[in-house]
Amino acid sequence: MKLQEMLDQGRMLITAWSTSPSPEMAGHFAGCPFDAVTVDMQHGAHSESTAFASVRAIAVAGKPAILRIPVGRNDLASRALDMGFEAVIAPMINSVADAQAFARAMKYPPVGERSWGPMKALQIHTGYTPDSYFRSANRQTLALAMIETRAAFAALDGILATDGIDGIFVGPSDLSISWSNGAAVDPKNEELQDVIAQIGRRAREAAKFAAIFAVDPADVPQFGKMGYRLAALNTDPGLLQAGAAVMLGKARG
Ligand code: 3PY
Ligand code: MG
Repeated sequence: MKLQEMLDQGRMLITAWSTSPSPEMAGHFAGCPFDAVTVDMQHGAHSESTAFASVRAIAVAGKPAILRIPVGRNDLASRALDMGFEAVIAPMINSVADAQAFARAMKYPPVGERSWGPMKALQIHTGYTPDSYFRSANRQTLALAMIETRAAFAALDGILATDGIDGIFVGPSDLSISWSNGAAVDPKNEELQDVIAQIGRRAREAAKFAAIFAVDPADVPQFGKMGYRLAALNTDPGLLQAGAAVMLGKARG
């Protein structure tokens, strides 16, 4: 099932977050009961070649692949879709102009200016003809704009109203830095919880998806109640450490 169809069902989806530049590890993630796997090229160590090879490894397990591009790399956003990613997360979308530039790269005309060439995507997503891919791509490939600064929050309604932006993705760590004017990085900052709730509500009112990075898995149900439909569950090193702590705890009694 496509990520867009899963999101339309309205349940809270959980994506793994791959930072280690290993398609094999991304494939292992896809074999776990996550709903999707996100490959991170902003803060993760993935290169274009490991990211693009990860799509196939993730697809083999029947899961949708999502890519986070580095800041401003809208050229990579179009390429990611050509390679078979179903959604792209763009960090630091701080204005309507940023959102419009991202949407232009993500959508075929008349919404945007995406150029034709989804040969790899057609190999991976075998149910399409070139024509049916073209007709469905603007709906089925998702542009998620990261809201992670005060400027982005101030421009939120304009970003949500931008044609071609399918949803927003909250980065609570950067948002906490911006909110405190650089005083601290504290994604669980109490003051921020109301802002995060507001973003979820305003996204829902604008009929756009809301997604968020969850540093703490225990926060995910609360995010669901705030209207979020996709949460990223920490990162691969975080997961490894948590798993190791559980297993070593049991082994050492
Ligand atoms: C943030 O919290 O700022 C993020 O970008 C999450 O990856
Ligand atoms: Mg961030």
